[in-house]
Amino acid sequence: MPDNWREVASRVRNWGKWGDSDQIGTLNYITPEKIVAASRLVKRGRSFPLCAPFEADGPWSGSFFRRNPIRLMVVHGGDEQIADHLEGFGGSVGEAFKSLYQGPMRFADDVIVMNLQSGTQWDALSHVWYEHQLYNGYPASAVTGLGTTKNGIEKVAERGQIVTRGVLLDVARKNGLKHLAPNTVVTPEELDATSRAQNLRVEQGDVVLVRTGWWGRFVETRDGGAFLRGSPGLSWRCAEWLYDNKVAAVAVDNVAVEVSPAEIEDTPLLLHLLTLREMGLMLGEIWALDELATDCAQDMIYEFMLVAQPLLIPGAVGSPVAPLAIK
Ligand code: UVW
Repeated sequence: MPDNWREVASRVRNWGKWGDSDQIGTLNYITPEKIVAASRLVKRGRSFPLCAPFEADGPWSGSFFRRNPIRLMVVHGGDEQIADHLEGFGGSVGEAFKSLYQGPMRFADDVIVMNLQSGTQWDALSHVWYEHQLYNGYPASAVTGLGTTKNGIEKVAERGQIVTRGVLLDVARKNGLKHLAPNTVVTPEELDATSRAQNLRVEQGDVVLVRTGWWGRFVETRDGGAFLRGSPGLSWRCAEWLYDNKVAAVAVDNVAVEVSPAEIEDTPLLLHLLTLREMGLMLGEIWALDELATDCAQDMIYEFMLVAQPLLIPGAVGSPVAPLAIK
């Protein structure tokens, strides 16, 4: 394999293409006309959630920097007994509970503690960089302990930008497999072959979903270690394919979009560098694509309206997302 990734990096670099102050990159391909056209893909009124569960039993137990989400109840049904003991409950908390519980209403509240990256998510354009620069030439020093002042996820969320035509490339099914074998490299040629087999044309401004079957395999095995370490995924060479097709974003049902381990020694997450940093193209990870894929295989329609709004978290370098594919 030619180790010419720096040449590819300069070829696919979109810096300045949408102005020096741009912070949303290839999402600029999603125009008002594109959104209207996407809405016309809704024919049956069937909606497919593409979100994996945010739960304690996720794949992250073997990770040193991410944890499975922890969800805790703050107020719950058991607190009803407080209503019987409010006389002994002093201070403003007691007063607040007294006024809430004086009538018949009872309630529950909960809290979640999680890495923004530990479930179905978008990587923002500030998530990775190299040689001290982010997408569009912003300095990496913009990303501090307080968050990022450049290319944060809020720049996308504020604009409600991720509504467009979604297309599914079901690489696993095209190869007659439930899931690709561990460490399978999905090449640009394979993406083309899959779209040909599905009679589908990728168009400017699409979000491309690639199914490897890897999330479904985790659901069956609950083997987080295998999910994190042995992942099939896109080759770094897919950067040029995404660039040439003017794709708005790409999302995969694996942990990092790209294949693990790295194809070029000592260059991990190279596709991240080429997409997030050079192209300004966001990556969606851990998307649950199996139910949608089954439906697409039945009606042979691999295009739909996709709505995938990130949370508006100022300064965040990524966000959980609950995407919907609507047919
Ligand atoms: C890293 O692990 C750095 O990134 P991602 O979660 O996007 O794969």
